[in-house]
Formats: sequence, structure tokens, C-alpha cells
Amino acid sequence: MTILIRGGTIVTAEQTYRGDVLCVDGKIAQIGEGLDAPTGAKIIDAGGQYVMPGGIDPHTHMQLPFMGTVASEDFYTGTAAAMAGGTTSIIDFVIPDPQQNIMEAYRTWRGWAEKSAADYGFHVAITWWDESVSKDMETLVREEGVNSFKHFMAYKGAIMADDEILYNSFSRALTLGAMPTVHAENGELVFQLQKKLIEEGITGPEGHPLSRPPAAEGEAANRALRLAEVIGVPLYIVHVSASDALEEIKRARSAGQRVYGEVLAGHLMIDDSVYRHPDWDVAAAHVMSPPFRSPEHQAALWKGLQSGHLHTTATDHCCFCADQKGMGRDNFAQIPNGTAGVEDRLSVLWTHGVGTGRLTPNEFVAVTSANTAKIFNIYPQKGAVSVGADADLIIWDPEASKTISVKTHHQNVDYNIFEGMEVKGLASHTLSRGTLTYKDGDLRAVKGAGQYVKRPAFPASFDALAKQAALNKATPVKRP
Ligand code: DUC
Ligand code: ZN
Ligand code: ZN
Repeated sequence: MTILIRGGTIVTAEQTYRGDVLCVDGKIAQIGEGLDAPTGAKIIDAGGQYVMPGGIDPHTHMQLPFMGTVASEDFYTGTAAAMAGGTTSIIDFVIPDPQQNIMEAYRTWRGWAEKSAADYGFHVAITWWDESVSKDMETLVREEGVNSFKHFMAYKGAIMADDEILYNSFSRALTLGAMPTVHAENGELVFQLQKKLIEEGITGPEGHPLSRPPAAEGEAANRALRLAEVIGVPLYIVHVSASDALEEIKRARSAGQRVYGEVLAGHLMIDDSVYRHPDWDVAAAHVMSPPFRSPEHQAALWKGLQSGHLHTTATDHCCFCADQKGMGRDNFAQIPNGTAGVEDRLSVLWTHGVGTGRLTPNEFVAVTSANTAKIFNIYPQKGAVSVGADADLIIWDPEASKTISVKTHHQNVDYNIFEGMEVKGLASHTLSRGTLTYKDGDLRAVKGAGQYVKRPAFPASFDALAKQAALNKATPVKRP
């Protein structure tokens, strides 16, 4: 299939310029002004609009089995909704149960993802440790194109990774050239606070943020960073929600550590007053972890994104409907954690980032696709508008507007955390590997059209770090 996108302004993380983009057989074949349309090519007029890389959401949980239920969005419905908002790739998570064989879990998730409409990859969670896990990490990196491993420092008694697991897995990741990532919350502290709050009679969703204070996030971020520092491995911290964690990232970066921070559109936009909403269902619909924070944290997160201490934006898209949330009606700690957003991230970021002057359009591309592609080593296949790159593109109409609503969204969930938000700046067209999957309200995402994207290990930079770690090794003192 051949498509010529004509007359748009190309915006990448580095440049803004006028040009036409010719897409042939899923790749960008040519970029230039006044390109001729090959015979049979479909022509899309992008006059007055921007042509940008499709969004990459590095943090989603489609059909995740979690907290006694399964997320309502599957790989098809979730990636179709993503396309409607201009996101063309996701990185989801394989989360093995403790003691479950890692490769078995990986194959299960790969099977579920076969119906994906968008391209996808996986971070694999390390939830337990033994020699087989170490071996499977190698297989995943060398044979399956997995270059990142996730560690939940929360969810005690379920998937929580303690310091022993963190140490072993981070060390193994270093030798394999893979990136450790963490959900940073002190799981023991959260567990104890949940118990205490319930004993005190605080059983509603207002207890959720009280049980997960910013300090619990700051402590875990610091612990993961210090472990990574000693081991000599880079670290990616998912969904930074509190200034406490951001300050730890800033400190580590200033000290020369290679650390990356991710922020969610929800954490930038929504504050913790939602948990005190008089309607239990509304309050419960916002239960996710880490929780939404007080406004001063949101202001700090925006500054972190602007200053480059936070690098990527994501959604942690993990949908549970009202009946599922109801599982925690008598105990907030049993409300399935998760909120949606994969469809809305780009328009929310454009409106409140570019529209307010906090971000330039180039910075918008950096934080919605290019940085993720670079950090997870799939650049410029993804996150770029360049010859040879996958033709994952959006045509972005900066004048188009809408009001976000559960009534009109495509996500398979009965609540939208951005309900009623006016956004200005929308994808008018989405192309996935050169195929038009969305056009002005017409969603044409194809079940199963998404491809698994292998992400190679990072040999060069990680070797340097390994050498540095070796240099730092103590030598035994020879005594007579
Ligand atoms: N947080 C959530 O809110 N849902 C899924 C997992 C997570 O860490
Ligand atoms: Zn998480
Ligand atoms: Zn998550």
C-alpha cells in the first residue's frame, strides 16, 4: 500500500519543517517538498496540520489478571482505542505469578496480544527469584527481544519484589544489557497503613491515598536508585507521581546516574480530591497506584517534564468497570487498582503541554514517542519521521477540539478520568505501518494487524557501565 501525505508540517523531536511523506509497504520511503504521487497512491491532504510520529505508550496493562479480576480492555479493544487518539504502539507487561515459570507467562501474554491492532512489546516483571529466572531473563533478552524487566516494590503478598529480588535481577539485567524498571512504593509500609486505616474504620476510597503517601514512593525510588547505583545499572522509574520521587531522580541524575522517569497523563492532571468524592463509585473509579496526589505534586511533575528530569509520558492504562471496582466496597484495599487513558494521552498532553506553552511541539514528540523509543532501543524504527522508519504516523489537527467523555470514547471501560475535559489538538488521521487506521472519527483498526516489536539489548553503553562497576570492585587485602 502506498500513501502520500501532502502539504503538512513535519514535527519530530528535533525538527519542524514543511514536507511530504511517502509511505510504501509500511515504511517511510521518501520525505521532501513537492513529492510526486506514484501511480495508485492514496493522497492525504495534511495542509494546516502537523505530521508527527505515532504515540508510543510505554505502560499499559491490557486484559491484566489483577486483584481477583481481569482488566476489561483486551489487546484489540485497547489498541483500537489507542489508534483513535493517535497512539500506534504500546509496551505492555508480562506479570508472572510468584513461582510461575517466566517463559510460560511470557508465552501466555504473547498469545493474548495476537489480537492487537497496534504494534506492541513487553516489559517482563520479575516477581520471584531462582536460577531458572536468571536463565529465562537471558532467553528473553537474547532470543525474544525483551530489553526491560519490571519490579513491583509494592503489592506485598502478591507480586512484590523485595530487596533480594531487586539485587539479583538488577545485577542480571546489567550483564544482559537490559533495563530494570520499578514501580516505586514501599510495599510493607503500604500494607501496614492499609491495615491500620481499616482498623480505624476508614474503609472507603479516601483511605487509598492515605495508605500510599508520597514518602512511601520517595523511599522506594531512593532504595531502587541506590541499589542501581551500587550495581552500576541504569534505571527507569515508572509512573513518578510525587515530588518525593522526582527529587530522588534529580539527585541521582546530578550525581551522574543514568536514570529515566516516566509520568502519567493522569498524574499530571488529576488531584487527590477525587478520593473524597461523595459518590463511592466515582471515588473508586480513580483508585490506581500510586494514587493521584495533591496539586503541588502535579506542579512539580510538569516542571520535571519541562526540565528533562522526567522523560516519557504513559497512561498505566488498566481498566476496571464499576462492578469490578465494587469488589472493594467494604475495604478500599480490595478495589482493583487501575484507570484508563490510552486514547486520551496525546490530546491531554497537547492541550495542557503545548497549548499552555509548557512544551514545544518538538518536546511533545520527545515525551510522547521519541524518548520512549530511544530509552527502549527501538529508535528510529519507532518515534521518528525518517526514511526507513515504520510508517506509524499521526496527522495532527491543532485546531480540532472535543470534550472527552465516556459516552464517546472507544475504551472498553465505563468511566473516563478526564470526563468533561475540553481538549484542543487531535489526531485527524492515524497510520499504523502505513495503513490508515483512523480518520476523522472513523476507526478502522484491524484485529491482529499489530506486530510484536523486538527490542535489542544495549551492548555498548552497558558494557561501559559494567566495566565501571568492575573497576569499583574491591580487591582483597593480602595479609601475612
Ligand atoms: N497500578 C495500577 O493502578 N494498576 C495496575 C498495576 C499498578 O501498578
Ligand atoms: Zn505500577
Ligand atoms: Zn502499571
